[in-house]
Amino acid sequence: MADIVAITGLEFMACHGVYESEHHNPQPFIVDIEVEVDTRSAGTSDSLSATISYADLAADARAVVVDGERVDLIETLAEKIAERVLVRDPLSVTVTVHKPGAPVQETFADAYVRITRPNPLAQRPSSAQRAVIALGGNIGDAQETLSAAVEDIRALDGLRLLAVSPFIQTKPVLAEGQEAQDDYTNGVVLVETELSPLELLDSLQAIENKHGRVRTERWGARTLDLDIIDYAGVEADHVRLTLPHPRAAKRLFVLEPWVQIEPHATLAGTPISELIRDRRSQA
Ligand code: A4P
Ligand code: MG
Repeated sequence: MADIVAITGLEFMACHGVYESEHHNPQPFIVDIEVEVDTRSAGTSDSLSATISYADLAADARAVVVDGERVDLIETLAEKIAERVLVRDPLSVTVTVHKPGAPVQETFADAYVRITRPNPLAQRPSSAQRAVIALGGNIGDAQETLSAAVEDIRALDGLRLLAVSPFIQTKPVLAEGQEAQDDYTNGVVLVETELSPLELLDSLQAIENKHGRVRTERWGARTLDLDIIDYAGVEADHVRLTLPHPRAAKRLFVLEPWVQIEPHATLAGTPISELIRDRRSQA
């Protein structure tokens, strides 16, 4: 049973409805949002970033009910709110939209729609799926760390290691103005897994942490970075996970080791051999 974060009774005045009169006369819409999350790490770290803020849920409801386009149905409002909330990566969301002033002749207490939508990135697949994981590091003995990380990945439940690339030495790719860093060691592994995309991410982050990963600066030097490059071709742009990895198509330090173990692989429909050719011609 997952934990719940919720905000209820959010009240907004808006003009949604089937009838013409409703388009001009604002009436109250009341929204309840409940997300299933695992609050344990927030509960022990006291860190807001480890959970989903109810203030963000309120902002999602406002964005749809007040700032979004006018719609006929509260079903549509609920669906749009759920869509926005799911980007925050709960396990699931339940949205209730009440319309207590709905144009109904009879006396009534409330009229509402309640929907529950699972997060597709939190769903375990019905059969094993292929995923591509990139490894990188440039602090300490990176060769040794990457080898140990491959063994940690191999030991995960619900996952089989299919192939491990050779490790290569690469020059750091840095953001503009970023301080110089040591060269990286990079590699790629192919796996087959029954874990959901978010479970795979959690497992990889636990392995990063075990190897002393600290997150101070984006693109900062690191003992170990584990990125999911592709998960069964799934496309998603969520707060915790973007698939396929948004920068992989331009990164030789990912593509070059990958092509050595899967020469005909594609990334978002493009053969990686082609991506490598494009990239090399720009270098
Ligand atoms: N996240 C979103 N999508 C993904 C995904 N597909 N896989 C989120 C993994 N994580 C994903 O990542 C930040 C957040 O991204 C995570 O909390 C996760 O929820 P991070 O690993 O904490 O930080 P980061 O690695 O600094 O950021 P990012 O954006 O992943 O960096 P990149 O793009 O991976 O670049 N040069 C060389 N030669 N070799 C390298 O390996 N690596 C980087 C890091 C820069 N330059 C490099 C190398
Ligand atoms: Mg990363």
